[in-house]
Amino acid sequence: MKINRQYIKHLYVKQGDITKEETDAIVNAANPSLMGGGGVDGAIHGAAGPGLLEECRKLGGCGHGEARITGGHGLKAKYVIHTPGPIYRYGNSGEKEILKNSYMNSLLLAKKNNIKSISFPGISTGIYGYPKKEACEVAVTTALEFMEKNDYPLDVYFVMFDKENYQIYLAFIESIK
Ligand code: AR6
Repeated sequence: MKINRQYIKHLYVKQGDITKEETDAIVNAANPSLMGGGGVDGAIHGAAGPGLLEECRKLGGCGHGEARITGGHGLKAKYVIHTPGPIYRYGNSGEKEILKNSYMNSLLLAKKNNIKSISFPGISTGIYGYPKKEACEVAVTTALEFMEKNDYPLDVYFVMFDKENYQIYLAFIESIK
C-alpha cells in the first residue's frame, strides 16, 4: 500500500456525534433511497430537521459508492454529503472498491463545492457490517490519495461514535506516520 505522508497532517480523529460537527460538510452513511434510516443516517436527519428529507426526496436516490450533496438545514455544517457504502457480505463482492468510491466521490463533491473541512463517520461499519479495521484503512488511504491526486488538501475529520473505531483510527494513522 502506497501512503502519501505529506498530507497526514490534514487528518483528524475524534470520538463523538457527527451531527454536532462544525466542519463545512458532514458525510452521511446513507442507503440508496436517500430517504433516511437508522444509525448515523437517522441521527443526521433527526438533527437536521424535515427540510433535509424534503431536499433528499428530489434527488431520486443514489447508488452504492456514489455521492450526492444537500444543504445542512438545521445542522451547523453547511452541507451534507450522502453516500451509501457497500453492504458487506464476504468481502469478495467488490465491497472494498465500493467503499473506496464512497470516500473518493464524497471528496470530489467536496472539492467541487469548495469545501475546506469535512467530517466522515465510519461508512458501512454499522448496519452494513464492514469490518472496522479494514474500513478504516480504506478511509484513510483514500483521503490521502484524493489529496495527492487533486492537490486539494482539505481538513478531513474522522468522527467515530464508538471507542473501538476511534482507537482503530488513531492506531492506523500513527502506524503510517
Ligand atoms: N455520529 C457518528 N457516527 C455514528 C453516529 C453519530 N451520531 N451514529 C452511528 N454512528 P451505520 P452503515 C456510527 O449503521 O453501516 C442506515 O439505516 C456507527 O457506530 O449508521 O453505513 C442507513 O439508512 C458506525 O460506526 O451506517 C443504511 O440503511 C457508523 O456510524 C444503513 O444504516 C456507520 O453505521 C447504512 O449502514
